[in-house]
Amino acid sequence: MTDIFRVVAPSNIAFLKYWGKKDPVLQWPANDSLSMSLNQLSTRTSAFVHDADDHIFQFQGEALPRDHASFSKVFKHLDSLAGSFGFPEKLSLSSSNSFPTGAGIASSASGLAALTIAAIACWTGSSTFFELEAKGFSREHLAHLARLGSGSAGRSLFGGYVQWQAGSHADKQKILPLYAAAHWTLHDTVVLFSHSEKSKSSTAAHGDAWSSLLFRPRIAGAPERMNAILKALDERKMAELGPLLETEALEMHAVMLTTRPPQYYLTDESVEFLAAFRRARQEVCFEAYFTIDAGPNIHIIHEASASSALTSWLQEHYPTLQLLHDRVGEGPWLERGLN
Ligand code: 2P0
Repeated sequence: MTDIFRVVAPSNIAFLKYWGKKDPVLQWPANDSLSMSLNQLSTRTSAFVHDADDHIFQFQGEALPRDHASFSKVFKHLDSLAGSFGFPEKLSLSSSNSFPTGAGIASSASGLAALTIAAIACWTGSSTFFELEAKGFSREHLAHLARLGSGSAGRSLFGGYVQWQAGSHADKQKILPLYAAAHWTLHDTVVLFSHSEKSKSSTAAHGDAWSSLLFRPRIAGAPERMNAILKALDERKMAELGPLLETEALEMHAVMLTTRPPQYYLTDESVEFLAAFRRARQEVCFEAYFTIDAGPNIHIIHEASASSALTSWLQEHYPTLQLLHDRVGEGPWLERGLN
């Protein structure tokens, strides 16, 4: 029997997006970002120490090689963590997502967050976050380690509403839980337009952001938008938050569309959906607003009071599209058991 460390880490949906880096090696983002950690959309990862020459990583039951196109980040991250702290043991890890991978739901966020927690808990023999902290791995420390694996993963170390501050230097970055989930129960209804892998990974596309003429003005305007989002969040005002979410998502996609080479994450179908959705908001009178990540799927953010009218409209007009219903969540979870 060996000890096994099981982790569930949430995906997160950014209200103010992380897009573009000042330094890709130090994972220093071009601007502050803010996200809501989700509840159901998550990655479940377990880890135990095994006596072998290399780590084993299984995803949805399949053992993946080190050079796997979509998962090379996993081995790179494990090597980097083991090297930084001198952990000699090789790990056997098993991971699965509760949602389709590579379709614009941040699988690298929940995936690298779960991987970081599971690996460090396993190497240090920690059963709880409290024990991890006592061994020098506070939640914020883990968030920064996860960020090195994938930027958005740092925000998945906390529940509720989380801010990643870029700071004046790469080593002045901060990842902070601003409000617990109970502050405001926002929902995220995800409209799935694609289950397939993205054409270009976010990591590769971040580097192109600087080639868009719209990027520098976007970065310059980000602090003002952050303040407005923080105010709306603080006051729990959907009518103020919603338009900011939509402008922010469209602006990020405007940057993506104007880089060299341009990135078309949205499909014709999802663009048409946005226009129909905005019309319906007026005509059907539901208070719900969209945001979009680096993919074609549309996240609709709303309070519980809008759920029924929104879902009825979606089911009537888009009966064939798959919906995922989620809401703000409490953050990652860790337990120790026997294998
Ligand atoms: C975000 N995204 O803030 C934004 C919005 C996608 C669109 O963070 O290179 O996969 O691993 O740091 O974290 C996706 O970027 O990039 C992302 P890396 P990551 O959620």
